[in-house]
Amino acid sequence: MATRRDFIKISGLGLGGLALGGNAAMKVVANSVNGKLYGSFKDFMRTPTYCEVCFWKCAGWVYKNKDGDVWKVSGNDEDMNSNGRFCPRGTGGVGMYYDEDRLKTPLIRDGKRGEQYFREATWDEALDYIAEKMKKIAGEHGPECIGLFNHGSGGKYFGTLMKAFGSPNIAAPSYAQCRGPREVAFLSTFGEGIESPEKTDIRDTRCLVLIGSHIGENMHNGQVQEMSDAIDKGATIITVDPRFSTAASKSKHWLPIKPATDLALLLAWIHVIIEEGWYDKEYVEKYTYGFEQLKAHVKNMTPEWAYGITTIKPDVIRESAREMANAAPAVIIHPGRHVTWYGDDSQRLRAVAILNAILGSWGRRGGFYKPETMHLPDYPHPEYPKPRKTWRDAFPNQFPLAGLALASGICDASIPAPYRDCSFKGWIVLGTNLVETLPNQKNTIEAIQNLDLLVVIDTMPMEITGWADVVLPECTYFERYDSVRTGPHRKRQLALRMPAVAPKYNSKPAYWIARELSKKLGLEAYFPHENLEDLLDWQLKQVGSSLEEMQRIGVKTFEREYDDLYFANGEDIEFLTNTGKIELYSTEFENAGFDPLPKYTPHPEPPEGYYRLIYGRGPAHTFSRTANNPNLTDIMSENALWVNPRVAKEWGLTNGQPIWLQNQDGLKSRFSIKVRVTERIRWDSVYMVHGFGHENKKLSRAFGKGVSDSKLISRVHIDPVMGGTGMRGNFVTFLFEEPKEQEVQS
Ligand SMILES: Nc1nc2c(c(=O)[nH]1)N[C@H]1C(S)=C(S)[C@@H](COP(=O)(O)OP(=O)(O)OC[C@H]3O[C@@H](n4cnc5c(=O)[nH]c(N)nc54)[C@H](O)[C@@H]3O)O[C@H]1N2
Ligand SMILES: Nc1nc2c(c(=O)[nH]1)N[C@H]1C(S)=C(S)[C@@H](COP(=O)(O)OP(=O)(O)OC[C@H]3O[C@@H](n4cnc5c(=O)[nH]c(N)nc54)[C@H](O)[C@@H]3O)O[C@H]1N2
Ligand code: SF4
Ligand SMILES: [Mo]
Repeated sequence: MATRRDFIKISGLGLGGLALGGNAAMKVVANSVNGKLYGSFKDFMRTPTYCEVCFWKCAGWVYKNKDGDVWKVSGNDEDMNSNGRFCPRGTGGVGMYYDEDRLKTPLIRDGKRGEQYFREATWDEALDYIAEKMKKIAGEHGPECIGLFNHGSGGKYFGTLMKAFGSPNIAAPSYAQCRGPREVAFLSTFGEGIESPEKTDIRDTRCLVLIGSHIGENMHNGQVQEMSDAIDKGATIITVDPRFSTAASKSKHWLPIKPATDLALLLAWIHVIIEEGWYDKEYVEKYTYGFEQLKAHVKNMTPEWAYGITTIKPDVIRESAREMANAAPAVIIHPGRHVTWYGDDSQRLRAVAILNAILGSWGRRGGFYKPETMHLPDYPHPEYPKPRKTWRDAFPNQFPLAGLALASGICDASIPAPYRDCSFKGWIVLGTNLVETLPNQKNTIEAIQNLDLLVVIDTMPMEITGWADVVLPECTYFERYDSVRTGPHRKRQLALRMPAVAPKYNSKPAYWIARELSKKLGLEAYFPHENLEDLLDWQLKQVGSSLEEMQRIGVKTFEREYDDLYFANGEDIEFLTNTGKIELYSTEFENAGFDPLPKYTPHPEPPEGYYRLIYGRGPAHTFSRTANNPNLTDIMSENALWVNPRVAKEWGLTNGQPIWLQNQDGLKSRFSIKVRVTERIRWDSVYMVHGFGHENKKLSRAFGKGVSDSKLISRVHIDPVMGGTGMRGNFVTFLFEEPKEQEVQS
């Protein structure tokens, strides 16, 4: 039987990352911690942190050698997100600190946008420049015309600054480019979203169904560990993926679905489970609303019907449905995470939610549990001014169920249009490489060209910094405090990040930057603490801890407030939906003008000679942020293009051959990518790992390595329910000659 070690080996990681989580080094220094308060990090041999290489936020320790240099980082045994083991990316996080290509000092543009001419500036100069421009924009258009894009811990303090300034327009790409549709779908069905870390009880599941979710390459730590534990305990894994993913290789059933047809498969599964009477009758009766409508809706959606759409054979559909039913309620149809695929994603995720509901897995052991979160109070601050408009005003009657601001929406609303009285004039961008992150680069760049101010706060020279008016270097997470991590998880936990070392170069923490800027804007009343330490200490003391304690232990666990990890037998429950029930039939969707029960609609297919461009994660990298990391480029330095042997033969492609790509709109890749001929991908698609093909020459290791999927995603299918940007409706063909420079400029 497969073991955790096998699983980790197969995910292509090697054991290095996890082995470092072992405790030998930790024991040596465990007793030598000096718990002096404030600014005393020089004296610590190990300091607590939580990882910023991805958003799983594993808590760990940064170790220094006797010269006080950062030596390694590894997991904190108390931490529920990592169970004391970092993934290879997290272990490689040391490379983010040591990367000699880091941004070193504030920069102000000296030339046209997009050309890399900057002059070095002092912090004072750079912040004066920004404050002046912000005031000008607020005076001419209103403070609401400045938007914040954030995907990093320091974004919190810029959020405070924005609200104090009068703008509610704060967006993260983790919503409309990532998990927004699943949150909307589960909220409408169960009255609760999925959150992060996901509330999937994988540890105790008997059947895990992964639809595109490629856990094992998607290295979200605790989730990978729980999946390998479940496999060790004999759980059945069913993977639906046009590609033989790492997860597929661990599965009893691999369903190599025709891309873009998953909704038909889901409806057929619901059909089978209802028609065979395999659903949880008591649960459905007691907790759900709309079962009869659902039953009538899927009446004709037979496996034979779905076969014609998905290419998955009817007996495989029946057999896999039976596996789920046999395991129920300890079954998880995983909601996935990056779910903005084809534009009907909220509806696909509704079908996922419905399938879980009729199998009775929500609120049950081995299904979905109820997490708890620690709540740290906000320090009292003056009231925020009331904004007169929000990003929503740019989209009247559109995306009614969007629960958070849309990064793509603010971007679109920065391009002036005759039907809008005002567009966004300023962007503050922290920890998100928008050029590579938002689909349709031409659109993003047009939006940027229309701005009066673009400020980028980053650690590295990236595509987005190349377009900035002002670049502000943040120090890395090894060099700063950030807000305390608070959960959610099975129990409540706090995790502290503190500086292990002083900031290198002329870089500063986001808190300091936001506070200094607040002074120049006359808003320092919203930042009453000179140091983040003081604020954290105050917050921690409100819940019975302190900064001093957290500096010593890093992670503190609190027992649950309520004994409701799972539903009790026969318990009466009021769900936070319109009907108080789990809504199989969604009144919220209906009221907003959408199908209350999900319907399959076909999506465009690749034209002749083109292949669907699908993309995903590689175990050793996070998006575009790690492509230059010296430790991680050692493991993987460029991406490859997975091509089916049948296609390779037709085109005469061989393993390792470099080629260029062109999409359906004539966009060409700037760099080449090496072909990987493999049976592990369907013939109608090609696959690459996202995050490569960097165009910023200042990235000495990543520049020109591999191809950027983002550059080839020009067609975007927008989810009418919540504004998610479906990115998998793009098709590519192969080019054998390098495109000319003018054909590939951004
Ligand atoms: N084509 C395509 N687009 C995608 C995706 C895809 O797979 N393909 N995935 C989507 C998904 S799921 C998501 S969640 C988003 C992710 O979107 P992003 O978070 O924008 O992803 P990254 O490309 O890693 O960009 C992160 C930026 O933060 C900077 N950074 C790293 N650490 C710090 C720090 O400590 N402080 C500061 N200030 N900056 C820091 C990095 O240098 C980099 O410029 O992208 C979405 N967009
Ligand atoms: N190593 C690593 N791990 C990460 C991240 C990272 O950057 N690096 N990022 C994290 C983040 S923010 C996110 S959102 C997640 C994303 O990871 P997940 O949510 O797990 O996966 P997706 O990116 O949605 O999908 C990728 C998979 O979908 C398959 N696929 C493509 N088209 C279709 C289709 O039409 N149908 C089906 N069924 N499958 C299809 C692809 O072959 C691929 O295996 O990963 C997280 N984990
Ligand atoms: S999963 Fe890996 S990269 Fe993400 S936070 Fe945890 S250790 Fe860091
Ligand atoms: Mo994501």
